[in-house]
Amino acid sequence: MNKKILTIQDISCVGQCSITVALPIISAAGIETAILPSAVLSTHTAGPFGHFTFRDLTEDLPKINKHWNDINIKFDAIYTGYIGSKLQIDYILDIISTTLKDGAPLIVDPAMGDNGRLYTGFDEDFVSYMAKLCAKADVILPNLTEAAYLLKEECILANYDKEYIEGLVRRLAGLGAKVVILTGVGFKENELGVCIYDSKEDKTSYYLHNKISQSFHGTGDVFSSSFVGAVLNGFDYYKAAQIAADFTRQSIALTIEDKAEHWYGVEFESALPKYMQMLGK
Ligand code: PXL
Repeated sequence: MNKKILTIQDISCVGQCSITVALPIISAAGIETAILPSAVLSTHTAGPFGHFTFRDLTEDLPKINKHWNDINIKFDAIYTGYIGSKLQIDYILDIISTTLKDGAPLIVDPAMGDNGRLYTGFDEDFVSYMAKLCAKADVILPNLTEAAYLLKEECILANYDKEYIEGLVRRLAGLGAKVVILTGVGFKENELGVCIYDSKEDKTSYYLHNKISQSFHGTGDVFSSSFVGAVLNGFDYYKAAQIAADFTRQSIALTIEDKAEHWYGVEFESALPKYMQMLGK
């Protein structure tokens, strides 16, 4: 029987992020993908789009959950991304407690900032709510910026050493998550990858590769979605992070190759066959 996952994040109608990334990628991994939109935006909130509409769906969340509970809907995993409001976090905790199958993984991408700053609309109060959600997770997938905000620490984005990164992942696990996958890690200028920390074994591993100098919006969502697809296909967290990093890197390379100045996201679509191949499909 097919596995069924629920992903909770926004619909940015144009912008190649959140649900428009998660649905195709997780579906390509052969997993049925139910969605719960946290908000509907005309575009994502970053970069030169300049303006965006925002319909907050907070009040729909408990009603949708009530219906699902009435008909006994259960999920094999829940994956959360960009959340529309603080109050949603409490509703999402209810949704997790009533719809996630026993022992099934909760994977949280605390999508709320990058490059040392929070995205438009978020503040430190929101971060403390996101920390509450991270505490319940089996896996969290923060970037360096989100990690620092979650820990209320200074944001260090370059010239750090392994001691800093390994302290960071341990402190993040201290928030409550079992496994931490820290993204955007590199010790040399031309290096980029992830640090994987398993708190049960107190074990840190890295998957680093050559950095492509250009960076693109939405790569975090491509990484997290492809990670989730790999986990649901039975890959362990290290191997799933490796597949996700390779797929994300390939998506960036293809975007650059296209030369169409696709500035608002990555053209992950052309890399999907490679992703399916990596999953053995
Ligand atoms: O990719 C993260 C993301 C998701 N959703 C919205 C965003 C962003 C990043 O800016 O604005 C609406």
